[in-house]
Amino acid sequence: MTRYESAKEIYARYGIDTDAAIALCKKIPISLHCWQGDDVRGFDHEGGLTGGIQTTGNYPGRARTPDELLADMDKAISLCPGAKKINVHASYAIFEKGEFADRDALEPRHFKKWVEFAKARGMGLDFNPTFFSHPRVKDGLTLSSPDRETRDFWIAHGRACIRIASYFAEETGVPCVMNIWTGDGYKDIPADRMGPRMRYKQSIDAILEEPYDFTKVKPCIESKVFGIGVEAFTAGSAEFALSYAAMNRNKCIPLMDNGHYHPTEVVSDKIPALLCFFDEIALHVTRGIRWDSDHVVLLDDETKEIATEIVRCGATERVAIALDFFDASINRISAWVTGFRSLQKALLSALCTPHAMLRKLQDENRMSRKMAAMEDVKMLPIGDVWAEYCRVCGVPADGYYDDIELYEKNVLLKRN
Ligand code: RNT
Ligand code: ZN
Repeated sequence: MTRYESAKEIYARYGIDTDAAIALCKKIPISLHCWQGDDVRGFDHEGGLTGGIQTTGNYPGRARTPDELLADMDKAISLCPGAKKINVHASYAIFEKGEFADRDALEPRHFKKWVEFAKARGMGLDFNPTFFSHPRVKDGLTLSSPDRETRDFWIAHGRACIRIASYFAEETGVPCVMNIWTGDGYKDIPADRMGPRMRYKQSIDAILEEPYDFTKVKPCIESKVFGIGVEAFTAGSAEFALSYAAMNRNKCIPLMDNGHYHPTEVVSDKIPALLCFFDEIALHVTRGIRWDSDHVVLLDDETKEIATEIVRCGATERVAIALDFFDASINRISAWVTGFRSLQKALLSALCTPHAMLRKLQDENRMSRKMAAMEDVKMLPIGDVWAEYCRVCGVPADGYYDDIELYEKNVLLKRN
């Protein structure tokens, strides 16, 4: 008997069909964010990242060109099991030689390479307007700026991005999640909190006036509690973003980034709350250490709990899952792969958990037995199911860093 056969038998005693879990896990797409590969720099401007988010570290081998980034993503993808989408930021427009279009004038054709890349790999694409790292960010503000011209520039950017998202959906045949996040806010105590938020609201209204098919383009509003340099106030707070999405349910969906809340709040608990009201929600899965530090996602308690809620709410088709982290202090391909695989492990483990049995114990108020059973479940041989899952998907179950190290030696280190 193989280890997987033995594990399968053990899980069957809990009423779990591990083959079915593997088959389902393979189909749950996770959106792989292009911006881990180059420290969120993008291709449409010189220099690094600005606007309330930050990468730290200077590990060698960062992708410097579209070709390098796509090659690195391919390497990462080759080591990740399961279904994928590619998450692109507007600042990653790929221009022809000598060509340039500012953010308000971006066109679908500037993202043709991304479409070709995704289509060739049978993947969908997600998209993000880029409201940061740009000279038109005025005094730290974009869509909520008191300056009309600044707002109009960024509204035009948002509308251009809707057209690009529609093109992505049309070309790939897969709906495109288009996430609106701005770092708009104030470093110190504002004298007006509602003004910026009213302007932000009206600007999003104006962006969403751009025609689109809501079954294909899914605009999201991502909230955030604070950012570097905007510690006192963010226009897109949790209440703002969630209320906007709730009041515009036929136009957009809420997006929760688990780095964007007060440290004792957990997104896992917010998922079932939102699912009571929204048909669809979106997530940015990240790992904050003490703040929204965007460390690589690991198989930690909150990642497991997020996956558990998605699975036990029966919501694998209602939650758009994306990764959002950026670590410049380690091998960037390893960062992608470890983060992606950690979330996949969490999903597989959630799919191999006897939720119906545990729920019954809760509903019958048999809490001592429920606690004991939940602890028993933690010791089930999920590693053997993971190994089988990886085998089925044609990727290594472990030891994947050897392959990355070879790529580092042969490709990444030659870039410096
Ligand atoms: C920032 C937000 C946002 C960005 C990306 C790059 O705190 O999480 O989602 O990380 O758009
Ligand atoms: Zn995010």
